[in-house]
Formats: sequence, structure tokens, C-alpha cells
Amino acid sequence: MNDQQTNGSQPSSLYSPPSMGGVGGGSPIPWKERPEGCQDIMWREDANPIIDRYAIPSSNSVFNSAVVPFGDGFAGVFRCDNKRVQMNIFAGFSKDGVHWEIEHEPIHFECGNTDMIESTYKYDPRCCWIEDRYWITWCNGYEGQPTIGIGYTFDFKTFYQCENAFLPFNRNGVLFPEKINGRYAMLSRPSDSGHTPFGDIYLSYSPDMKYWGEHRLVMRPTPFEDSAWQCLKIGAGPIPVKTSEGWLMFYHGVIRTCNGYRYSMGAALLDLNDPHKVLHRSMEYLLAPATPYELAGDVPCVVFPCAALTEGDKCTIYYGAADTCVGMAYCRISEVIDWLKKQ
Ligand code: BMA
Repeated sequence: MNDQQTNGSQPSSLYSPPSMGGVGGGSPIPWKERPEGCQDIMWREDANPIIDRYAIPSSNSVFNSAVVPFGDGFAGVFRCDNKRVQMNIFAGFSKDGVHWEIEHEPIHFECGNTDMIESTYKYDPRCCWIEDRYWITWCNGYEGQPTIGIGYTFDFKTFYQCENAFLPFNRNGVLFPEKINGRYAMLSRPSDSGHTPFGDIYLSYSPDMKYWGEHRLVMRPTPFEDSAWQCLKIGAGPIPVKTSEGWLMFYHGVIRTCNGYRYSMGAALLDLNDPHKVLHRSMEYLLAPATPYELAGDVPCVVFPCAALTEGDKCTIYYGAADTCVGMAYCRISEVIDWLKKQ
């Protein structure tokens, strides 16, 4: 691996168990209290969408993107499809987590732990700090077929790409933010080459971010009689949040309707030491397409969470809306856990 020295601006840890929380950057996370009269566990930012589809000159859409605390603000990896509708990922920076400057050129990767960094497309990035660097995963086109790409950066300027984690076909690769029992851990969702009509969440381990194994089933879709919004396929969303009660995993769930797929957001609590064990799981959704920017866009009716910023009990979720733009939603971690325990 082409390791480099960590520069001085890196936080020593983004996650502070047992009270869950990212400390990281110098800025407070974007946050608004629950509006008066609102009974929901999760509520939206009024200024949504916070990132418009035409945020950079080349973009047709900006959605399904990842953010992390960085320096005295935030950095992110953004999915920007261009006006040919080619999918790629771009770095971006923000002081407040709401107003973003996204680079106009896609991320250029150098060789990390491999010479083979072929990629026909990149989409749906996730990003987290582990030990000494920021790791990025995404859906990577290997010879035109989707699998999980992995890369890292120390500074969001120079990026290194590693071996793909799995064989095609796979999507929604989401790392845990620390090693579990000495090994890296990643959630993923084996798929097919198209708009996959099935999908379970699996967990895999690696000693070195190159070789992945010990694959374990985490969760399947639900029977539609029990919870129809997640009865077709499910996939992990943001980096799981460490809490004293377990790993809080936000995920997307999909139902097939007469108009196509509808994507909503739920949550589950996974065992801290053995995260393929599900302790609690949402039967109701947390957030489902309901606003104009979630209901109308290039793919209508999509809420697709890819990142979470935490500070104490506060949690701010970033999600792609209708495959077109980016929204934010807020929740309190303790309330989500109490709600999950009642499901
Ligand atoms: C999935 C991915 C996501 C997208 C979603 C809804 O298969 O392509 O990028 O948001 O479908 O269209």
C-alpha cells in the first residue's frame, strides 16, 4: 500500500463510544430541532434540497453522496451524473455541512494496494475515517459490471484506489468505522447486473482491506404482510453509528409498485461485537418519499441515505432524493433506539 504520513489536520478519532458521536471536525454538525407539533422520529431540513442537480457545470444530477467531518468543516464524496448521464464521484468541501463547493473534475485515483484500478463508472459513495485515513467505498464498474470499489485519502486531494472487494455483482458496500475483533468489516448487498429485484444485506471481514471473507447474512427483506416498504430489497445506507446499545444502521428498503421501485429509509440495531446479529429492526419506515423533490425527479419516489453526521445524541442524515438532488434529515439517536425497541 502506498502509505503516506497522516497530515496534522486529521482528527484522532471520529467516533467516541459509548455515547456515539463524531467529534472530528471543528464545526458543529448541521442541526435543527424537531418542529413544533411534529411527532415523527425523523424530520426534514426546511432548506431541502441542500444540493441542487446542477450544482456543478457538468452535472445532470447530484445525489446519493457521502460527507464526513474534515479539518475545520466537512468534506464529501458526491455522486454527480453528467449530461451524458455517466456516473462518477467528485470531492467537495463545506464549512457548515449545508453549503457545498463541489470540484468540477471527478476524483482521479492513483494505485493503492493494486495496479488494477479499472473503472467504467462509479456511484453511490460512502466515506468514513478509520484509524489514520478516510476510506471511500462505492459501486464500481469492473468491465462494466457493478461491484464494490474501495479507495482512501488522507487529505481529499490525492486519492488511492484498492482492489475491488468482491466479485460482481454487488452494491451498497458500507464499512464499519472501526475494526471489529481486529478486522475491517463491511456490509454489502449482492445483486445482479440490472435494476436488481432482490437484495439482502451481508457482512464480510478483511484483515487488510484487500481480501474479504467470512460472509454472514445480516438481514433479508420482510414479508410484505409485515412491512411492505422493505419487502423487495434492502441495502445499508450511512456508515453505522456506534452506540452503547449496538451499531445503529440506517438502511434503504424497496417495494415494487405499479409505477416502479419506491425507496424508503429504516433503521436497525446490530450487535456491537458480532454485527451480523440484528437486535432490533424497524417495521415502520423512518422517512419515505413525500415531498416534491423526493416524489419527482429522474427516478421518482426515492429516499436513499448515504451518510450520517453525529454529535452527542444528534444525528443528521444526508440522502439522495429522486436520483436528482441531496436532502438532509434530522433525528436523535436515543429516540431512534427507543423507537426501534418498540417495533
Ligand atoms: C439503485 C441505485 C441507486 C439509485 C436507486 C434508485 O439501484 O442505482 O443509485 O438511487 O437504484 O433509482
